[in-house]
Amino acid sequence: MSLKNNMNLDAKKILLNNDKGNYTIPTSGLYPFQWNWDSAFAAYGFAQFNIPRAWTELETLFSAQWLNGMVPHIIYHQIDEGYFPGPNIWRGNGPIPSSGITQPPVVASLMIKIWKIDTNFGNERIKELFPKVLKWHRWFMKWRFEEGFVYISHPWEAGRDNAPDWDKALAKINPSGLAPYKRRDTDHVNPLMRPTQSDYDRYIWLVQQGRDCKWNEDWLKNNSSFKVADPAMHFILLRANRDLRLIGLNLGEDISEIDSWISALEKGFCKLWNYSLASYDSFDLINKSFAGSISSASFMCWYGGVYDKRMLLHYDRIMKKVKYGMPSYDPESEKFDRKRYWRGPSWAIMNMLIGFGLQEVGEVERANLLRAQTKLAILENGFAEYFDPIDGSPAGGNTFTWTAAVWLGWAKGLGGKRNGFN
Ligand code: 9WN
Repeated sequence: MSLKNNMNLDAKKILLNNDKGNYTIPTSGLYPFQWNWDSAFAAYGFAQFNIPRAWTELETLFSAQWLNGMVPHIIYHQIDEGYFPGPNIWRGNGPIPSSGITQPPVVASLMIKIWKIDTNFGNERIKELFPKVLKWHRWFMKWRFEEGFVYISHPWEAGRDNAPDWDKALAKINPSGLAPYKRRDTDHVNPLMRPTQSDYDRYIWLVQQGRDCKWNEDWLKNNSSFKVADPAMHFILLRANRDLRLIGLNLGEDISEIDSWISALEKGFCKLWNYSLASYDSFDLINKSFAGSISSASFMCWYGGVYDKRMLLHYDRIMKKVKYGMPSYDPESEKFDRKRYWRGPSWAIMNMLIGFGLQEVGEVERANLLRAQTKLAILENGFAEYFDPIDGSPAGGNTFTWTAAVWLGWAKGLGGKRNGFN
């Protein structure tokens, strides 16, 4: 058996081992619950060999949807003391114990890819999911859209927890009155690869703030201590609305509301352009200032359907400095840290989303190179949570669901019709 075939088998085994029946955990030990965008990637991975299981993954995710439409970022289907914070710290309002915030809405865009692999399997199931995804997007437009920007209310909501994009906004928070707590992440992973204690204190303080108002979005909109517009969130939601629109059209649904969201988001993204940096940047809505960050989020414009050639200059400059895909932060910045989570390492999921975008705007050579670099990282170092972008060394957790899914759906390369670019 060739190395490539072994890798395909290994990737499948990871998904199957992390499969809890109707949802998938990112990796055992470090992350023992269902995470929102991880599950969407897991579904995409499953779809490469078991399409019904892919739909089940998404259905389980939406079984945790709150009445207001929010789909939580962590769903605690069972108890596990190995992760902090647990459900008793969050006290979410949904039908299943959960966190109180969401994560990037990649579901609609991966859902349409799964559907296109084989519409026979998906027709009934996508029809059931459509109104739920619509309700979630409506929640985003109501509670996470302001002044033309899509914003996050917690660094965990972006899924890029300790990105330097949030440093200035977090520094304004004084985490006084924080109840004593014990982190669990550093029991599993080298602390040098994880967020600092000062960041963690602020994460937990923000959870306390949300919990104390019972996750009242109206209150949080006016009083939250953290509201930062995130280019990745903006472009992911824009793209997700475009894909949801297509799904709606195919199902014969009324798509006028989605059209209005698309035009609002199309108007808004220009405001994320930081002229002094010549890049898309995060913007603090409370302190009214740009972060001054060129991060992997800045390159999500193409995925959002915006063929902005200005970002190619940064892209080429950065890609000359690395060998294992897009680093999460500009390697020429003093904040770049090649080992520490979202402050430097390269992540297979971000590579794939950026790669989809490049491919679709016609930058095929760049897309292929990015895919080849992602493939190399996985071939040389396995299915790690993230990778050192310069020497490829694995970091964070291992046997990681989304890295295995990216392998099967994109990184391993073209294979029949299931190639991720359908
Ligand atoms: C907090 C599960 C999640 C990912 C996030 C990643 C990390 C959690 C943590 O793990 O975040 O949500 O405890 O570090 O940053 O993107 O969804 O893989």
